[in-house]
Amino acid sequence: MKILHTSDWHIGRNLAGFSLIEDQRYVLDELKDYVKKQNIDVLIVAGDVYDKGIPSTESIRLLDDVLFEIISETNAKILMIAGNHDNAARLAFGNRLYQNNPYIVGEFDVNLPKITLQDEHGEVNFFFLPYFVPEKVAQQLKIKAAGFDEAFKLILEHNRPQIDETKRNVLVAHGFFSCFLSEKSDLIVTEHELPVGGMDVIDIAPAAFFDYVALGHIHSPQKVYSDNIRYAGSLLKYSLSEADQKKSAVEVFLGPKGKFETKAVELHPLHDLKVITGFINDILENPDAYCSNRSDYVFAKLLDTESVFDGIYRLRQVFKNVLGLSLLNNVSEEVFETTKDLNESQDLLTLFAKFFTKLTGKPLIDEQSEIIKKIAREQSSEQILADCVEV
Ligand SMILES: [Mn+2]
Repeated sequence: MKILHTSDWHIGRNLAGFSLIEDQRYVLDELKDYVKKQNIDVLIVAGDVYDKGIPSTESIRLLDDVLFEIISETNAKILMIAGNHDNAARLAFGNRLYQNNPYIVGEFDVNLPKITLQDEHGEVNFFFLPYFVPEKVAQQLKIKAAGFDEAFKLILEHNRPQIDETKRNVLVAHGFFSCFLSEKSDLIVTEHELPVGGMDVIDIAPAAFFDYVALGHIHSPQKVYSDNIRYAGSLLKYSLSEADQKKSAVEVFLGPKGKFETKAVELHPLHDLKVITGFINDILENPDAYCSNRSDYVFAKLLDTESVFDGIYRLRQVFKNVLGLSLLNNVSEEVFETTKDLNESQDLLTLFAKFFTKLTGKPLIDEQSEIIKKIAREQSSEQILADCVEV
């Protein structure tokens, strides 16, 4: 059996105000072509199908098109679960009508929904664990509320007697899974993916008895704990912190019980996402040196020490899709830290000159000193006036 494991499509996602719908259509087309050419039997979407619980009209149209095209043009079965971005009930609308293609599991059920598919080696059982919260587990098992990790263990214990381990079993799940006791637990996550206080991290090791575990939620493709447990990663780069990642799907070749292989299938975006670093004039003079595809999504980290006027507008003269820019010399907390030793009793000009040097590494030139002196004079006369009025 050939399985293509994907996740985190986030249909309807925007990037700094740019709609990614055409980018998503493009890469989902690539996915469909792959399913067709490679004769994939099962396409998994492990949650966060949509970016929002109430998806836009164009998002619904895109998913409707994609599902229809894959099902009518290929031999693949589509298996889909809800992630934390999806509204479970809305995502699973019509599931009972679809005759298991697509097969959609929206809401969490502690009796893990299961479907069985056949190949030349026999049965393959797929179990579905959409995004869940511990409260639901406690409620359904009629026990006291547990944390995420404990809840996951309870779910497995509850289902294990019904799982025939002589057959091949696949778990499809969405959540923050890691491995507590293994050195292999160094998960590649970007800052915004980190769970608050580590409360929702789940140890995946107890699920290693499944022949394959198809995970969704974390956007960087990677294995967790063992070769048969993987995050497929997101369809596209959905944040600046993902700029250096390569996006892919996982092709899983499921042989007879105990035999499997995986392979990364690289995805090629319509526009790449690049974070470039340089001085604005250098970038404008030679944009290709910074980003060779002028229609990629570009975020610029400018090294300029002086103010940059109309930076975005100027960058848009050379790059079509500028997401934004940052000035590296902007007063950061770090700079504030370094100014702690400045003595407040000093006069404004001395104080400012020191601050300026700390910030830029350069001394004030005469012209700049004059401006500061002028401001200081104006300020003190204004202060005198203000004091008079108050009296
Ligand atoms: Mn998610």
